[in-house]
Amino acid sequence: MNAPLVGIVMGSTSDWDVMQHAARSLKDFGVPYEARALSAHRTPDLLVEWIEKLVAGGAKCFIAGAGGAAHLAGVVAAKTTLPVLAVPIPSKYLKGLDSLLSMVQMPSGIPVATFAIGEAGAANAGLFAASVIALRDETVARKLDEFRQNQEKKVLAAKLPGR
Ligand code: RP5
Repeated sequence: MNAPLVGIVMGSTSDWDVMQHAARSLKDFGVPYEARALSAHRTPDLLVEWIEKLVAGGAKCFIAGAGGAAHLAGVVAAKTTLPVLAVPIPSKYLKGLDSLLSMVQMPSGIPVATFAIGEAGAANAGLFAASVIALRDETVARKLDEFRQNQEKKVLAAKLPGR
């Protein structure tokens, strides 16, 4: 199997329902990834070990999904200068607004690129990671172009209900 070019990490296995959309985007474009549930506060040492392993193995970016006081993406970004894409997971009481603000309000110096709350954010983080890989991979770049063309065709072919 090819070494992962993208690391997908989430704070809990309960985040997978959302984060599987990031994995799906990468799978569709043939980008090798590794997905793990590792927490910034529950398994900090394992998280750092995993980041270092992926970076040493040639990973080009990370996607981090977490909910609540979501510091996971910030911790990943603290350990690598590779791009870190953050996906706010919907939370029980604040519906992911807490996750979004925790991610998007990173203090100056350690950037994370924050996406929309939930499935759309996860899918777009996957697409964005594919764009990062496409900078140096013509096959992935071509697949991204085809994806956009197909998306356009679907919009044009769709009919308004009852018309
Ligand atoms: C965060 O706490 C995780 O990212 C998850 O979104 C949230 C709840 O985790 P569980 O209690 O479901 O394991 O760390």
